[in-house]
Order: sequence, then structure tokens, then C-alpha cells
Amino acid sequence: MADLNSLEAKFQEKIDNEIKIEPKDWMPEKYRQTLIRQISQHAHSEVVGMLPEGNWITRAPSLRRKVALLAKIQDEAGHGLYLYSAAETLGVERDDLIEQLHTGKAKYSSIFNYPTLTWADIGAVGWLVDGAAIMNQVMLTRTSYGPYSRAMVRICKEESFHQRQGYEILLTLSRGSEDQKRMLQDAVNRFWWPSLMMFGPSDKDSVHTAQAMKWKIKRKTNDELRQQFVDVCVDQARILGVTLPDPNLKWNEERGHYDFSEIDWDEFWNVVKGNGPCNKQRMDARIKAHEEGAWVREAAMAYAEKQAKRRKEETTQVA
Ligand code: FAQ
Repeated sequence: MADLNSLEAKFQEKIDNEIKIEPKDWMPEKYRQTLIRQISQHAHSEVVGMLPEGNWITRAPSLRRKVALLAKIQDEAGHGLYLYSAAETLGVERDDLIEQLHTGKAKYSSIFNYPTLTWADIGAVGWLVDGAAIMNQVMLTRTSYGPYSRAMVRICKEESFHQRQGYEILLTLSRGSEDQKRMLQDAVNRFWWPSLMMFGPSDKDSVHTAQAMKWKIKRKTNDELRQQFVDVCVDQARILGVTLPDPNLKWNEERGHYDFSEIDWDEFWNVVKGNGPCNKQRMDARIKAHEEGAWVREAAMAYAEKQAKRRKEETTQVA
């Protein structure tokens, strides 16, 4: 017991001194489990997040828009891969993580259970969804676990591009016809609140935040990040000429922040529990893609095994 206590004390000392924890370092089992949970759910979100945007590849309004959207969606797949790899350094198998997603044991971000009904929604996803993701992920570049932190540095660079391409889509619509302006406002009306929900439950209801902050897995609380996001969006909305759908959104001189209305937490938990507008559709599409991709995984494994066998034979011949 004394040994465990001293290991834990040394571990916490490292964290307090901003020394990154690496895969082979000793770590408390709960730290490992928390990271597996968070990183794998983050990976699932990136991969499921490809679906609402994938819906618009064939309908993008120009070749230029199609190319940018395709590149963005491919980036999200890449983010999923970096994150699954980071999770694997904690001793879990990717197949098991994917199984947890497909059986509903693992969560993914609530935001991807909303539909993308118009082209303006693709802009709103880039501006608001990637914008919220970046706000959270910039903090995670400084997370205490080395492989997660390094994955986040690269992901943030790519997400910044995504956010700008989304904002530029909206900016173009904002300078267009009355119908285009209406479409823009409608997309913002539908995506504003779900984007605020991405930051998770309010601090008083967040079960993991306190410990995650102590271990510096998280550096800011859900409410701190949400507030930061609201504060930056107000000016950006003004430039687009859109109204954010909240009558209580008002600058508070004393706090130095914008006040905003209470989130509809019933809606949030309903979506998290699987009852959002597209939960079933998203999971069906993921499972179908996984099953139909089985031959690719088998071919890649067969090739890797063949290569390994050849290398072994060559080494034996040299010896
Ligand atoms: N949706 O105690 P907390 C992206 C769950 S990536 C669903 O506060 P924690 C890129 C939470 O898991 C977006 N579930 O938990 C992209 C926990 O349940 P559990 C994803 C949620 O972990 C853009 C329970 O509620 N980003 O968008 C949500 O301390 C465009 C209690 O919550 C990340 O995953 C939610 N919104 O804080 C891709 C970032 N919020 O696990 C394509 C990394 C909470 O006990 C297109 N993750 N829950 O069963 C994090 O920073 C944290 O995990 C939080 C939640 C902040 C999400």
C-alpha cells in the first residue's frame, strides 16, 4: 500500500511539474481508464463526424467546394486514426474500441446526431462545430498524456483550416441572395445550441472534470470553454450578419463575458442516450461501412503478414 501511495505521489509530482506521462511510465489505473474513455470517444466522434458532411459531397455547389469538403472529411478520418493509435498506447485493442462504439457502450459527440439539411449547414458545421472542437482541443494540446497531446497539435492545425473553410462558405452566403441569407440564418439557428452542448454538461453536473483537471488531462472546465466559445462567436456572427438564436445573449461588463440562456439539458441528455434525430441512422451507417470494409482490413493484414515473413526469411539468409 505504501508503495502504491509513493508511486501515486511521484506520478502527481510529475504532473504538477508539467512533465508528460508516456506509455511505459507508471500511471494509476483510473488515469489510464479515463484516458482510454476520453481518447476513444474523441476518436469515435471524428469518425462518426464524417457522416453529416459526407452527405453533401455529391451535392457541393462547385468543384472547388467539393474538393475542399472531401479534403476536410479525409482529415477527420485521419484524426480518428491518430486518436485510435494514441488510445492503443494505453494497452487496448482498436477492434475492442470499435466494438464498444457499435454496441452503444461508448459515446461519441452529441453534435453528430443532428442532420445537415442544406448547404449552409456544411458552413455552420465548419464555423460552429469545428470552432467548438478547436476551443476544446487547443486546451488538449497541453494535456498531460504525451501521445494524446502530440496528436492534438496536428489535429488543431487541420481543424483551423476546417473552421475557416466553413466560415468562408457562410461569408459567401451572407453576400448572396435573400434566399441564401435565409438559409444561412436557418443553419445557424439549428446548429447554435447543439454546438454549445458539445462542451458537455455544466460543471456542477460533470462527473469527470474535477479529477481530470487534477491530472491535467483537462486544463479548463466544460463551462469555461463554453463561455470562451460564446465570447468569440458573437463578433464573428456580427460579420456574417446573422442573429445568434438567444434573446438573453448580452455583454456583461462586470463579468467581462457574454451572458447567455440556460442550455436545454433535457435535449442534450436525450441525444446522448441515443434518442437524437439521427442516432440510429449514424450507427447503422458506421456499422455498414465497417462490415463492407472487412475485405480491406483482411487484405492489409495478409500483405503485412507476407512482408513480415519475407523480412524474416531475408534475415535468416543473411545470418
Ligand atoms: N456528447 O463528466 P463529463 C469534433 C458525456 S471532435 C456526448 O463532463 P468529460 C471534430 C461524457 O463522455 C468532438 N457525450 O465528461 C469534428 C460522460 O460520459 P461517460 C469531440 C458527452 O469527459 C468536427 C458524461 O457525458 N471532442 O467535433 C458529451 O470530463 C467536425 C459526463 O460528462 C472530444 O471528444 C457530448 N457533447 O468531458 C469532426 C474532445 N459531453 O464517458 C467532424 C475530447 C459529455 O462517463 C466534423 N473530450 N458527454 O459515459 C473531452 O474534452 C471531454 O471528454 C468532454 C466531456 C468535454 C467532451
